[in-house]
Amino acid sequence: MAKLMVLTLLGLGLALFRDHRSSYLTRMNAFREIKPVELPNCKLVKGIETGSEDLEVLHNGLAFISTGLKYPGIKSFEPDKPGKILLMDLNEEDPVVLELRITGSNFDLSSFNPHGISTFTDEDNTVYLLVVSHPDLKSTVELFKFQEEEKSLLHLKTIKHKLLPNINDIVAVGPEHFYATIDHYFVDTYLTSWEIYLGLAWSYVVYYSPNEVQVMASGFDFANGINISPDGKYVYISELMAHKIHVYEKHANWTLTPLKSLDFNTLVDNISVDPVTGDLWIGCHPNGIKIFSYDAENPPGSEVLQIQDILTEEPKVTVVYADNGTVLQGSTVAAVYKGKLLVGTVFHRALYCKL
Ligand SMILES: *[C@@H]1O[C@H](CO)[C@@H](O)[C@H](O)[C@H]1NC(C)=O
Ligand SMILES: *[C@@H]1O[C@H](CO)[C@@H](O)[C@H](O)[C@H]1NC(C)=O
Ligand SMILES: *[C@@H]1O[C@H](CO)[C@@H](O)[C@H](O)[C@H]1NC(C)=O
Ligand SMILES: [Ca+2]
Ligand SMILES: [Ca+2]
Repeated sequence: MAKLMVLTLLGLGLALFRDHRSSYLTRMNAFREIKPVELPNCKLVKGIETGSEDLEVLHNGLAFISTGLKYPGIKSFEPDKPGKILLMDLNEEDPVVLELRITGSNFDLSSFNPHGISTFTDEDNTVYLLVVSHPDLKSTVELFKFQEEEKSLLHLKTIKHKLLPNINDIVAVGPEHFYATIDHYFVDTYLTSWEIYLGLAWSYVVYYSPNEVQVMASGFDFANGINISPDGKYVYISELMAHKIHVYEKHANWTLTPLKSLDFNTLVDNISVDPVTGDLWIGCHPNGIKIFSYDAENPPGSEVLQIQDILTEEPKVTVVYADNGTVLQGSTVAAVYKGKLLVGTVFHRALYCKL
């Protein structure tokens, strides 16, 4: 009898494991193959070889790019070097990148490990750059003031909070005010790998301000990119492993209520919003397995989606660019400026195209 019990339990365990394995492969979109969609006028951005995980374009065409992310489970081509913030002027015919010098006495450059970034422009046109960093794999948000003349970033402050354990992306709504996606719950990497494997969906979104810090949405299977509509009324959140983009209504008291969500056949990462049209531009991982277990012989591809009219009954989704990894591996973000498209990748190059 005891043996039967043990056998039954073992069988149940195995069945559960098999279920989880097949659901894990589905969540990773492991069987997805890429059908290339080319753009005629593209070139690789010179000077970016080791990642361009996040980027954001200011209204004047200056783009900030974060590079050199080191993250558990993600290949780094430059594991011993700190990350950097690069600047690129999209108004130029043939733009090049320039590394922004970081100043400020209390900032430890050697452990700078930039991930998501977001900007906030004040009424007096001061530009603040908020950068998620993972010094020693912890999470902080580093607040900088952009000094355009000097081509530098003045470090103002480091923000840490117990509700901000594992930040992926942020969207700034004030100089020290932002929404952040917490992509997993556990800090310990072993527990995290089980959390992600089992799909516990304990990932959440936090509103942070100096006076108030609060969880505003939860239950995500890896909340990743986050952004806001040009009128500030809607917040968009990408749920990487569930292949969804969620639209939330944002209230004056900063709470969020779910409005709708869209399904995709790809792992949705960063969201950029075109300030003019309100279209969403999304960098995607067609196949998550290839991202988390990097193989140069069978590299991850890239995919860029444009979503028009997201608030209507029939949003229009276009695959603007898709590549099998020959040109661009692991796209995480795409942003547009005056008919130009800039695509970033998690550990690889960046691509610049005329649309
Ligand atoms: C892209 O994703 C990264 C994190 O994965 C995030 O930090 C960044 O803000 C996102 N980019 C945009 C433009 O939303
Ligand atoms: C925030 O505002 C919304 C919409 O006005 C309201 O429904 C909600 O109860 C408010 N929440 C809190 C905690 O005040
Ligand atoms: C990717 O596509 C290119 C051309 O479109 C082709 O030459 C190459 O063999 C493909 N690579 C893989 C890994 O499928
Ligand atoms: Ca961002
Ligand atoms: Ca991301």
